[in-house]
Amino acid sequence: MRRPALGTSENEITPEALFFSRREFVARAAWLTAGSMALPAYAGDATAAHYVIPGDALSAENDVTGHNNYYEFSSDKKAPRVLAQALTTSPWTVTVDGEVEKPYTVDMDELHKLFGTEERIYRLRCVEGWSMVVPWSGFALSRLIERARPTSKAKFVEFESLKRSSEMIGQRGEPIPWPYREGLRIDEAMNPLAFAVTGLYGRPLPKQNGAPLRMAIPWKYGFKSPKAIVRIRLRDTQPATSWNQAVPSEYGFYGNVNPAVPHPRWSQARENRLGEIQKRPTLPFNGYAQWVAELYQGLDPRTLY
Ligand SMILES: Nc1nc2c(c(=O)[nH]1)N[C@H]1C(S)=C(S)[C@@H](COP(=O)(O)O)O[C@H]1N2
Ligand SMILES: [Mo]
Repeated sequence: MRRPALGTSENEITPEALFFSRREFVARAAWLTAGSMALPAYAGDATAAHYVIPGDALSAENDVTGHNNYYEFSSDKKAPRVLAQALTTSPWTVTVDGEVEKPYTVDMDELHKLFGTEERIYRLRCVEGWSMVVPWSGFALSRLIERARPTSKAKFVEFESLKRSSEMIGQRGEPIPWPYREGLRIDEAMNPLAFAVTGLYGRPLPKQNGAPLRMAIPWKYGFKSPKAIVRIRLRDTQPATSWNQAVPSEYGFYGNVNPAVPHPRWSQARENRLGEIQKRPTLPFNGYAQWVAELYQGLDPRTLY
């Protein structure tokens, strides 16, 4: 039995976090473990790290997989569920390179064998003002990065999503520069909360949610969690990011959730949790301050929007 990671204590795990019986979970998770030597974190007991707070219920699977932002397909929230099915997600390779000693390229089968899967329940807060609670599966981003042995020059991590306009019909227009690019500081990327996602709700990641590989960076607005990742490049300079390039007055590099800093066109003080009627107050760092606030010591949090 593995202990919950990173100071997660029992009282931070809500009853809702035990979202289906262990037997059903193991059955659903069979695809995750097939061919993998690593024991998943939840194999012995339901003690996976669940970074949710009392009052956080899981969002309905139908909302998680039916209300999406995925501009490679459409700017409409309901369209990606349909349009993203056109994407060929196998074969798929991911390259980790740049300021590293051992650049590598792996396909998704190898990735599963290398890193296995654990379960993380995270809140996701979109900069537009909606939020949800998602049971992701995957592995710590730090493991993917460490395998390439970053050099001392690796100060930032750049994520590159797929560019394939033959299947991604939203790429035929230009609301943002393609491919979708995102980035983190290396210390943000190595924080144990930064999560590489290959599944949700105990199943392989649906295409509309970013199959076969996406990020979940839970203390940042959703646009900092790129989907359909093909390349992760360690860099010595801060990478350009798509939303910042497209609308620099509205989206910065950091994108940390902060109720005190309004978007130029709306307040961020409250949020609309999918499936709920009353709005909730937005939490600093989306409720993850105790794990990540130290990353920004000495910096004014209002400049990290
Ligand atoms: N490649 C890519 N990644 C992306 C986006 C996108 O348009 N393209 N949208 C982002 C935004 S704004 C949000 S809120 C989340 C939404 O993730 P979800 O659809 O799984 O809820 O994905 C993020 N990742
Ligand atoms: Mo978003």
